[in-house]
Order: sequence, then structure tokens, then C-alpha cells
Amino acid sequence: MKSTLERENPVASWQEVTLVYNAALKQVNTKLEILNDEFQHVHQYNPIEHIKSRIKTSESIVKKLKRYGYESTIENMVKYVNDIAGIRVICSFTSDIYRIAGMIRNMSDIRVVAIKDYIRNPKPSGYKSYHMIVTVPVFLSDRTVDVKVEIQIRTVAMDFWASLEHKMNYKFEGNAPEAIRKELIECARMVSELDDRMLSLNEEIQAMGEDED
Ligand code: 0O2
Repeated sequence: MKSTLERENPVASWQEVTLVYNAALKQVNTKLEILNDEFQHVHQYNPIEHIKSRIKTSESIVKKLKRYGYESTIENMVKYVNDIAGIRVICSFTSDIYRIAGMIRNMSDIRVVAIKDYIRNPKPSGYKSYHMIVTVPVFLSDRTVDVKVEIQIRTVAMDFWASLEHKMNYKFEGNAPEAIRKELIECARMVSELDDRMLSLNEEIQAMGEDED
């Protein structure tokens, strides 16, 4: 019988939750690696540069629940925190982001729960990334559970920018000096321009190759 993890009541322990989320991460990781290998085989091109995954720390989950105004219970973690299991997919070009997202959407056992497109709609800070919340079935000895995974897809340049901005937010706890915030917004603009120019250049190079064939 299939159920979502949040309907499994009561969820026994944090250890059990971690086990199930880790299994979900492994599933999605493998699916993405297979996609990348197959893409290389068919198109002689890897849309994915690299993949990072992590389970959110319990401290970070508790902080998020507090921000949302919920009590710190295992049930609330599973129900309200969408990024306990997180995967970051880094690619070279913006076009790869939508190609990968499309391939994920087409996977018959993955259900897309939500999408936040911070590439078409960047945050005021300049943050750009494509976020998908999906569920993936995890097969346990006595049942199958649908587990939520957050997939963040972004270019190398967007990831470079986001890492520094994250570091800044952590250091200044959201109260960064105005000059630094402004400089980061300017860097975000440069990152967007760089991504656009690299994409155009790549398309130009590809077209030249095709002409020679
Ligand atoms: P951490 O420490 O990276 O885990 P929701 O999931 O819808 O309930 P949330 O979490 O605000 O609400 O969703 P959103 O906007 O999709 O953000 C999820 C994650 O994206 C964040 O997790 C960050 O990792 C990243 N992110 C979002 N906005 C920014 C940003 O402005 N700058 C940077 N550097 N990263 C961002 P956490 O839990 O906030 O943080």
C-alpha cells in the first residue's frame, strides 16, 4: 500500500525519518545520474556538471518550523518542511536547467508538488535558481511511502553567487551592510549576463560544428 510519509502516523523517530529521506535522496540521485549517462550516449553531451545532496540538519529544520510558527514535532517536520532532503543539480547553461526539469517531470514515478522558478522571477536579492518539490516512492519492507525531495537546479555561475550570498546572510544574520548587498546585486546582474553570453557562444560553436558535418 502506498502512502505519503506525513500520513504515516506516528512517525517513530528522527532516525527513521532520516533513513527514509536518505533513501529518497539515493533514488533521485541515481535517476539523475542515469539521465546524464543516457544523454551523453545519445547526444554526446552532459547536461549535468555535478550533483550535491544533503539532509537538512535538525537545528535548521527546527529553526524553519519556528519561523513558520509550528511546534517542533517530527510530524510537523515531515508535513511542513519541504527541503529535509535536498538535491542541487549544477549545470553549464540555463537551457540545461529547463531540459533537466522537463526530464524530471516526465519520470512516471515522480510527482511534482511545486515549482518555484527564480530564474524567470529572480528574488530582489538577485538569487536565481529553479526549485522543484517532488515526491518519490521509497519501498520499505512492509510499505511504500512517497517522500518529498527539493531539487534545486542552477548554473555553475548561479551556484557560485548563491554560495557567497548564503555565506553573507549567515555571517550578518540577515543584516548585511548596504554596500555589500548592493555589490552582490550587481554581481547577480553580471552572472546573468555571463550565463546569457556563454549560452549564445555555445550555440554559435554548436552551429559551426553542424555546418562542418
Ligand atoms: P538552507 O540553509 O540552504 O537549507 P518552502 O520550502 O516553500 O516552505 P522556502 O524554504 O523559503 O519555503 O523555499 P525556497 O524559496 O524554495 O527556498 C529553499 C532553499 O533555497 C533555501 O533553503 C536556500 O537553500 C535556497 N534559497 C532560497 N532563497 C535564497 C536566497 O535568496 N539566497 C540563497 N543563497 N539561497 C536561497 P533554506 O532553508 O532557506 O536554507
